[in-house]
Amino acid sequence: MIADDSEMPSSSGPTPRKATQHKKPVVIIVIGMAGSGKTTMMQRLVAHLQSSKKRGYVLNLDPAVTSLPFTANIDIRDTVNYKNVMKEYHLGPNGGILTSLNLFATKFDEVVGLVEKRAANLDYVLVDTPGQIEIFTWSASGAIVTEAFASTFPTVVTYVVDTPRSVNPVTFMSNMLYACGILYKTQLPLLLAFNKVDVAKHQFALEWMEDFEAFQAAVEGDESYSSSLSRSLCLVLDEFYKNLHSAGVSAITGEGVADFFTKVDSCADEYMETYWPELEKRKKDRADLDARRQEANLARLQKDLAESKGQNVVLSAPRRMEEEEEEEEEEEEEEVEDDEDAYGEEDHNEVFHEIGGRL
Ligand SMILES: Nc1nc2c(ncn2[C@@H]2O[C@H](COP(=O)(O)OP(=O)(O)OP(=O)(O)O)[C@@H](O)[C@H]2O)c(=O)[nH]1
Ligand SMILES: [Mg+2]
Repeated sequence: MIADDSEMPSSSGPTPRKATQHKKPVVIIVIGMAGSGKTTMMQRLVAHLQSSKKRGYVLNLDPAVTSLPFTANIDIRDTVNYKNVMKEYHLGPNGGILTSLNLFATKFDEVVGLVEKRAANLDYVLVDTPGQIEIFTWSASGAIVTEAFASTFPTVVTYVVDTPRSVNPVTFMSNMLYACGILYKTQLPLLLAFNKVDVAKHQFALEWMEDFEAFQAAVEGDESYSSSLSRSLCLVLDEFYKNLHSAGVSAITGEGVADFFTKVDSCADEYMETYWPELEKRKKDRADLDARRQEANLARLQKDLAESKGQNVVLSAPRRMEEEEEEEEEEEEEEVEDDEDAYGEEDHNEVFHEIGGRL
């Protein structure tokens, strides 16, 4: 059963939660197919926050966008010049966007630092991503950005669906498979935003997700390969739909936006219940491992001292470890130098500027 818009009659919705339990701010990463309405939706979300006296911080991670309909606090275009990246590295448009994002990702800890500084005065952080979805979802930089946020703040991924285009069952299935891939890759709460409901209501999508027979009926009579594949896939995706929240919105008219934020809060609570404890556990495991290593070193030291019976001690094992560490560091430094040579340090400076956040 999916967690959906309470206005929708057929939706049974999630188990109602108590008061919001998540910490703040909540990061909303907006992802979606090209033209699904991510940027327009960002504009709508920003306007909604302003009118409801909530405090938002806005990031643009699309280096190729020519004009933004909202003011971004941090804009990748202030740091990386996408056109210069294309020229300097002889890249096409997609390679240029990918490399710009990679360059920006190397400094993403600074971005998180800027947000952390303002965290006490923020309710939401909104993040717009490049139009070419795979550049964000299947790149190392996309993973760096997502993980940097997710390890610091409650983070929700919003997958924007072009609802009128998804009326076609095969297109709908392709979109759901993509959303499924994002859920697997990020392991974060996923909120489907069925956008453009001013053109086509998303009721059909809710029905297809709640009742696989309804979806099968929609592709009935179509014997093409993709339709019969969609029929089989809808059974498999049943489990995936159970982990989803969804809301119908119109970025143009503002319909459903208030409900969208209620769903975001619900997802943030889910993050605190499932993702956060997992993250804490990983941190604790790492700390335990460090403590065990320290204990082992201490035991070795005590053994050496006991064996030496007051003579000078040669701390063989820990010393070996230190030497190995030094060697590793030297190797790493060499690798970094090689990487810098590959990109060319001067070129790097020409396209890359200091990251700064606007208040
Ligand atoms: N009718 C309607 N049109 C919309 C809505 N949201 C976006 N659009 C239109 O969809 C088109 C694409 O919108 P964008 O916001 O640029 O989409 P995007 O996903 O950011 O696009 P890229 O970044 O290029 O991938 C524009 O013409 C918008 O006006 C909506 O809710 N309703
Ligand atoms: Mg856009």
